[in-house]
Amino acid sequence: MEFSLKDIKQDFPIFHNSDLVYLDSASTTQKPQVVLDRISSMYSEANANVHRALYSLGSVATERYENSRKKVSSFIGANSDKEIIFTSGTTESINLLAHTLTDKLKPGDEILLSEMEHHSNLVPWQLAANRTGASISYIPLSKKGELDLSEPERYFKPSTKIVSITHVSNVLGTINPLKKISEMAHEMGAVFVVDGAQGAPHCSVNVKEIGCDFYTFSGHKMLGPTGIGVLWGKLELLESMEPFMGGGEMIETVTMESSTWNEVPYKFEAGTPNFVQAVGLGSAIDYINSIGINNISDHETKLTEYALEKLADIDNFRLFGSPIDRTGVISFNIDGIHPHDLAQFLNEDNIAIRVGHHCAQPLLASLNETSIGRLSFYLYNNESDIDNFCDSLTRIKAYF
Ligand code: 7TS
Repeated sequence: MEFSLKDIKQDFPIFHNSDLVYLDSASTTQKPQVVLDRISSMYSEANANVHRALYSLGSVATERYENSRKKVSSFIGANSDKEIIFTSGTTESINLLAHTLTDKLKPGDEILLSEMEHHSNLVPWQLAANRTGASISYIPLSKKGELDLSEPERYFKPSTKIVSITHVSNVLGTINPLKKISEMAHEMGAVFVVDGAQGAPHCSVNVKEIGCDFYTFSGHKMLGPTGIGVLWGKLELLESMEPFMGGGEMIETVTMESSTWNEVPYKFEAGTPNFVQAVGLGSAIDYINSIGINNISDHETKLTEYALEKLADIDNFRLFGSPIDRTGVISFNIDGIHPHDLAQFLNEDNIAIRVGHHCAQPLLASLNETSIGRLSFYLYNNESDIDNFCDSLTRIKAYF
């Protein structure tokens, strides 16, 4: 199905009567009116705590919350909506795993990450390694910015217990070969966790086809609200894990001495969940489905090709990474202009890009950089956004 770019921008109130050029969707995405309306209608029509109110309003809120879980489940091809745990975001989802999966880790065991991980898929594992005495090893990157899997036996070993890798690099845009990694992890008997923060918003995801054990992502990076994210896990693994946080709803019985746990997924949803945001995420998924995730990724591929071609003509433009399989993320520096100066000058033209270390300091260290610029696209971007960026960049270069 073809979709009209002009109409798409109209769905997002932030672009109404504005010349904003928003090129920072890897940080967070803008929200379509339908998502904003859904959030508002939750507060104005269906605001009651979920799973505990016996009155009708509570049933409406619970139904909408659980319906959203079903939408998430089918969006990523899960076996059952019981496998969907709502969290506050990718960061919380990974922290949950880094606490609950590491119970049995001991000195000598290894956690395998890669050099392109976001701090959210790195620091929680470092904390777990410190707690348990396990060690961490890293899959290095090739010159192109892809995972170097040429000598898998150096990284996938019998001592490897957990492999946690990003679906897509938030700096280089590299789409990682998850199926292959899943096979290598499982051959060693390790559990395979995917950081899908930059994957789920841009690529068609089917967790069964990937073959992973856990997949995590954030609502705000896919047109949904902040404060809501997802942890998907295989049911039998979730059932075998201890809870992460204790509190209301996650229990079956509580005595003065001890407690027993509610069934999955509620065992992992202590306290009042972010049910309004969860419903907002369900609405974002409806919106994405109405356009088609494959149409979105095709659109981003075309925009990225268009941008890379234009940027190649700009003197002193240094591109980081040239992965074959990539999403709409382009990282760069302009020799002679500090990225922070560049961002400030672009801002004067109402162009928003992110500069800095992108919460991936080990990756930047491997590039010998401390700060770089990044453009990241989503369905609402178009060629004129890229033209505006290039025109502004040319003016800024002339000034410098
Ligand atoms: N993993 C990856 C690959 C990410 O890109 C991010 C956020 C996270 C995890 C954490 O997600 P959160 O929703 O829990 O914060 N990435 C970025 C970014 O690239 N710029 O700002 C946030």
